[in-house]
Amino acid sequence: QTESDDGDAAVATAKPKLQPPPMYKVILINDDYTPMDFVVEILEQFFRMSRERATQVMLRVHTEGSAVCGIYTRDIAETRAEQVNQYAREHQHPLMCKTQKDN
Ligand code: NFA
Repeated sequence: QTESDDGDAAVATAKPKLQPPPMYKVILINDDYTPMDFVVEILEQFFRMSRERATQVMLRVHTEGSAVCGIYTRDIAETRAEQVNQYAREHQHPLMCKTQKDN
């Protein structure tokens, strides 16, 4: 009945071993039309980046084709990506955000 007891003989004092949740990357994709300023604004607004960090990430997407904007649990990641896509559509920009499981 020590705290380190586990397995079949576990006693009431044993703590359940919780697994950390799977994490998902939110990835921003480059395109030829979305203005750079708009992308920087999105990274500041939706990912709480400083102007300097947002500019770095925007330029990485622009030159590399994509970049990770953040890593979150699935619900947060999917909501964040959807917010970006909806906001971009509202402003008639083709900017695309997607999620990908962080293995
Ligand atoms: N490639 C876009 C341009 O030249 C800028 C951009 C950056 C778009 C990052 C999407 C993502 N205006």
